[in-house]
Amino acid sequence: MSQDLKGETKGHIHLLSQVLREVVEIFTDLGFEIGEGPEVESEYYNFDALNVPKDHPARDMHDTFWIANPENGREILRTHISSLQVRFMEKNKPPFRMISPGRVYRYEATDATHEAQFTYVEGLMVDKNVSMAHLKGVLEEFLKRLFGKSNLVIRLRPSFFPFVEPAVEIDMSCFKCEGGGCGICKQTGWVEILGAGMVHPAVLNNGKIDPRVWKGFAFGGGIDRIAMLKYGVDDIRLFYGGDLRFIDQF
Ligand code: 2U9
Repeated sequence: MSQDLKGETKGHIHLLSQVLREVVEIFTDLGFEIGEGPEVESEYYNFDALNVPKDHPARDMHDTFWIANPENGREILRTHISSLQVRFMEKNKPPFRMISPGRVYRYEATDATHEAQFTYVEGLMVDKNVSMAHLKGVLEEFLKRLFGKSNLVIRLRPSFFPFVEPAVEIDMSCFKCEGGGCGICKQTGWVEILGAGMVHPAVLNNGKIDPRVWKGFAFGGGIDRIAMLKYGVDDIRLFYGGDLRFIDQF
């Protein structure tokens, strides 16, 4: 909020919401629909349905906010949005393309690049012949539009997430120096921006989709990180601190 000369107070959209709207607009344009769901989730949807092993460290009390529920034991403040996409698969027949933006929670110490809450977007495309080529094409196009660089390219690095196989981490060519080397890309020419992969057959099964017929790619990434990169913000905590001297700059 800011005051004009007449002393009237004007509000405006918070930077994170602005960036979230931009992301939603690009994906809507690419034919994706939007899914929404609860921030308090069951252990089944947050972990089991997503092929996260029972003894996975992410389930640890130190990574997840657990909530005692007298009726059904315990629930979770969702740690990602994939849970919602399992619910979406149960209710919708493929083919479909969807993204789900929203707030997620991790039980961790905060510093300049970590918050206990952050804003996140995940996407899922399911069709008969979906492959890594579609994943690469869609995500490169998304990043080109988001950073306003038609010559932006991405590279995929092998990674591991239980809900996708193969799993990749996606780097984009640095939007600032275009490969020359600068502070943003730590002189490497590449900036890590998203995680992605082909949906694990067990996860499709849990969503009542036959993995012998349908394939899917999925991705996830932090809106906070995108906003920090794009607008040169060096501390994630500023987004949630409510300091108008920061908020009013955008
Ligand atoms: C369904 C199946 C798979 C969503 C995905 C990622 C890869 C990913 C990371 C980003 C930063 C986790 O917090 S992080 O470390 N996320 O890399 N997320 S694929 O995969 C899905 C989603 C829904 C049904």
